Order: sequence, then structure tokens, then C-alpha cells
Amino acid sequence: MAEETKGSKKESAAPKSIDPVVLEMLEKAEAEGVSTIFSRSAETKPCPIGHEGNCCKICYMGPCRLVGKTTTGLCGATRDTVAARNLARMCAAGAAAHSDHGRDMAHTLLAAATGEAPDYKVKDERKLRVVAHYLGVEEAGRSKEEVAADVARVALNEFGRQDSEGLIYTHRAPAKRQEIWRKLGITPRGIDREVVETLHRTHIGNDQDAEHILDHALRNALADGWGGSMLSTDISDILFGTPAPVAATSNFGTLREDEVNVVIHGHEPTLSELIVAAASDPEMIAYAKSKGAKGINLSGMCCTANEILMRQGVPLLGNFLSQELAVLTGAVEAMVVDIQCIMQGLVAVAEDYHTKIISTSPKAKLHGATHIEFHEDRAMEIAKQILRTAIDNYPNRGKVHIPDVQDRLVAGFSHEYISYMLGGSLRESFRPLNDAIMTGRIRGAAGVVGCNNARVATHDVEHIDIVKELIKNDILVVTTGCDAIACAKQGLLTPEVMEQCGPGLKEICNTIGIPPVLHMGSCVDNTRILTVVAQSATEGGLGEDISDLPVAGFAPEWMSEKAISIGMYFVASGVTTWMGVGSPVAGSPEVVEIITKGWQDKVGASFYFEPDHRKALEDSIAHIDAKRKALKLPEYDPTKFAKSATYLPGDFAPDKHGAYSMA
Ligand code: BF8
Repeated sequence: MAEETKGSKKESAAPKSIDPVVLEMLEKAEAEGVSTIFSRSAETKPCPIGHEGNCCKICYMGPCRLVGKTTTGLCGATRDTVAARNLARMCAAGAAAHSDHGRDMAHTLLAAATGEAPDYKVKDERKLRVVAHYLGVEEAGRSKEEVAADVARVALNEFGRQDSEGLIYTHRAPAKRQEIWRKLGITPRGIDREVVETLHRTHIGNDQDAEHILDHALRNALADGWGGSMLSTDISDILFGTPAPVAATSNFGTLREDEVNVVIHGHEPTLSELIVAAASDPEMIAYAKSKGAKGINLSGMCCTANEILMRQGVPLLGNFLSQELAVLTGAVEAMVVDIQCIMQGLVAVAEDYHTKIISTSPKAKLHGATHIEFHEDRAMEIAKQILRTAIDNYPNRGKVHIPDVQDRLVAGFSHEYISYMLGGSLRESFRPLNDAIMTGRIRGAAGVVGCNNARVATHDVEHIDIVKELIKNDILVVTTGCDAIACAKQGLLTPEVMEQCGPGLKEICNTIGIPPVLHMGSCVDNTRILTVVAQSATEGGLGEDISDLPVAGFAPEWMSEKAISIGMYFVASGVTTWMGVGSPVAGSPEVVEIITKGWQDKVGASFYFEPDHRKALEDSIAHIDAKRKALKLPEYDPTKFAKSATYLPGDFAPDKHGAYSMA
């Protein structure tokens, strides 16, 4: 087995995944000699120098490898400076990706409002008018198109904003949090400006103080969380509807042997929503039948999957590491991709099967793929062209292998729906949630989010271990991104999972009628978590700021730069966050100190890279208990609750610390 890279997971003989579908498809890949990310990760080890943040390649005197006795680069840059610059640049790239997606959503809204994109309409007028209030757009007495156009213009202005007032959405944070940002000088100004400034500061010969570089990285991350991503979520809701609970299914068993299978993969809902609409068009169904199929079956991969699940109930096929494996089924006529998290390896795998990889974004062309460029002004026409291409490919199918595995799930928990659910239709409120935390029925809450990483010994296992242990310990979980898909595939997004909860959380979930693991959407929708914690903090009883709340963040199998941006905006907003896998700053103890103790002092939360997910779990539960103590809330005692319900003695057996041992 591979040698352990310091700071990363040791590879072992552990199964490659806890998802039986992945294991089944990997066997097929091996038998057929197909290279996948799983085989490549065994063949190619991570560079141990870059892995810890010790490689500087920002100029062409290098790359300088700061290892052994080499403590500085040619220019004199220290390990601390280099690690800080590398981390800041990851954050900038992640914030850019999310925010550019947000910008596109604003352009689509403007085009919809002005009639330039006639296939799009405002679907959720109420949300439009609420967002108009946030953005200072006059809405009373105006048509939804007029309001939508102004909302889009104000949103677009946030990207290039030049004044120092701060992004409008930063005012949605609790007053105390805004004050912290102001005092530290990290209130984000313009979204693009913060990204550009990170790139400027980290250019050769510029900002050289690790702490100073990382202060700006926090501001850059906030521009994503309380800027680009939050706008993206809100505008998507305006255009396509604010999610409400929806029942659906997941995993490869949702593919159909006798239908044209189209997998929609990527991130933006703009095209995928139209494909969903086009797939139910009788003309398209008739065309599919003319080619011998019984119909058209859609499913989603990665965050596009979450977008079209949340609003349309389209099945989730898989998360990041499953994308190549879907092609191996031989049952996918087309995989339609737009932006982000699309592996270049997909096209190579598709060469051995009949699947057409169809790229659609003007920003992301895949060499060797079929490119059908998407433009909002001809959205439906292009969506149908894409479906026709998929249907035409149906007769080319060879042997099909669809694993007979699928799970049920409930998703669609937007901020608005959680508020409505907790408070009832007459008064939407977070009061019952806060009360449940105050009494100790709910010990705390956690956001578990983020990617899959092929360096993790067993795909999905850390996501699932963490989520299961949190709910066992009466900690309510909200989830997004590939974590949410991992949960779906393990049946953790169903109300029945209440049976795996601690007694207090079970009581609350039963009373309110919610599952203990709430799917809140795609990665840009992590901003729904921000608005939930902001509202919980302002509701009263749990302090005055997000950093007072007994909450924690996790990205157990992170790999993307977007995950770094998300983790940092969680921390900058006051949520201590644990990233798994390894540490991209392990080479600089000073940077580790800055982002843990230093940020604790500055923004009231720490950013941990902890490869041992069980330690992260233990530390996070201790952190939640410490927050409860600081709020003078009763000590968590699971034996106090669920006395009147039908539990058997021993159903829940806390250890002497009040925690539930890990199975
Ligand atoms: O934005 S969780 S692997 S799919 S980056 Fe990508 Fe990571 Fe999945 Fe969505 Ni988010």
C-alpha cells in the first residue's frame, strides 16, 4: 500500500467506497481495463511539498520547493508567506467560481425581465419582492418584471461595486457580526474587487505578512458567502422557485434500461431546468419512442443534481467520484455538463462506451466532447437540441449494466421552508429551534458539506460517519453539495432516520415533522445555512452573534477551492469549521496558528484542517458543549428527554460523558 503522506489519509486495504454501486462499477472498470479517478489516485501520489502548502509557483524563478533546509524561496518568501498566499489564492479561485455563477444568474434574471430570454419567467414573485427589500429596490405597485430587472441590476452592481459601504447582503448578518467585520476592516466591498485584490496581494513581491494576507482572504471569502453565492441562491429561487420538501430517489438504480437516460452534471440550474421542462414535452417523448425507447429519464450528478432535485424532484445519480462510473453503465445516452467539478477523464471513459459528453458552457469546453453551446435567449430550442442528440444516441447502446440499488429521500429544505415549518403558517419563526436548543433537546446544529476526495481511503465514509454520530448526539444536521448526495445514497435523508437520533432530537423531529438531516441544496446554497444561523442568532436566547451559537461546520472530504472559500466564510461568519483529508498549510505552523487561535480571537471561530474525522467529531461536540456552557444553557443530558415516548431502555445509551459511542 501507498506510503503515508504527512497530513493526509493513509491508504489502506479499506473498501474504496461505502456505496455498493461504486464498488460494483469499480469491479466492472477493472474487468474492462477502464481508468477512473479511483485507479489514478492509486497510481499518482500527491506531491508532498505542494500538499502542505510549501510550493511557491507565483513567479518563474521557481517553482521554489521549501523543504528540508530550504526555508525561503529565491525572493526570500518564507514558508509562512507561501502557505498563506497559496491558501488565499485557493479561496479567491473558489469565491470566483461561485460568484461568477451568481453573476450569470443575475444576467439571466435581467434577460428574463426584459424579454430577451423568453423561456425564463419569475416563478417565485414573493421571494422576488422579499429580495427587492433586501436590495433596496422599490417594489410596491410595480410589475414583477420591473422589479426583477432592477433586482438584477442592483445584483450585478454588487460585483463591480467600488465604494466602501460593504456589500448589501452583509447587512443581513447580526449587528454584532457586522461590527466585528467593520472593526477588522474585512467587510467585503465589491465581489470582483476582493478576488482581484487577493490575486494582486499574492503576486510576487507584494503582501508578505501571512496574517495580513489571510485577513484579506477572510474578506474575499465573505464576498462569496454574503455576496456572489447568496445572490445566486436568491436569484435561482426567484427564477425557478424556492424549494419546499420533495420526495425523490437516488443512486444508479434510478437509470432506466428502456428509456433514454440523460444525466445533467455541473452547477448552474439555468440549462438543467429547461432540460427538465423539455423532457416532458410530448414532442420529445414521441421522438424518444420513435427511436425505440419508452421515454426520457433524467437524473443529476454533483450540484446540478442538487439544484434540480430541490425544485423538481429529479433523482440524484451520484456525487463527484461517481461521474465516470455512470458512463460505465452503458446506459447513459448523454451526460450534459456546464461548469465546475467536471472531470476531464469523463471524455476518455466515454470513448469506450456510447455515452455522448455534451459540454454547454461558453466558459468550459471539454476536448473531445460534443459542444452544444447554451445561450439563454434560445434556451428551450437548445435544451431540445441537446435532448434530440441524446435520443439519437439511444440506438447505439451496447450492453447495459445498471446496479439495482436506489434509496429514497426527502430534500428541499430552504431557509424559508425551515422557518415556515418551525413557526407555522401564521408566524414563520426560528423560535421553536432556539427553544429546543435552549432546553437541550437539541444539543446544537452542524452544517456538513463539501466534496468527495479520491485521497480519502473510503469514498463517502467520513461524510456518513460524521452525520450519523452528530444526530445520535442530538445535533441537528443541515447538508449541501456532495455530502448531501452521500447522505441520500445511505438513506439518511428520510424521516425514518429519526430512529437513529438521540432522544431529544428525535422528539423535536417527530413534533415538527422534519428529518434530522436537512438537505439545503447545492454548494452555492451554503448561504442558506448562513441565513439560518443569522436568523437563529437574532431570534434571541442564544446570544447576539453567530459565534455564540452551539454550531459547527464540516467539509470532511473536501478537495475543491470552492470548499476553501465556503469553509472560510463559515469561519468569518463565526462558525468554527473542520476540514478533513489533510492540511494545505501544514508546512507553516504560524499559518496554522493564525487560522485557529488567531481567527478565534478575531472573528470568534477557528478553521481546522483535521485529517482524523473522528477527532474532528469529538472536538466539534466539545466545542458545541463549550458554547452551551458560555450561554449558561443547561448541560446536555440526553436522559432527560423522550420519557413519554415509546422508547425501550437501552435504545439510547450515552456513555459517562453524555456522548454516544461510535459504532
Ligand atoms: O460545488 S461539493 S465536488 S459538486 S465543489 Fe464539486 Fe465539491 Fe461536489 Fe458542487 Ni461543491
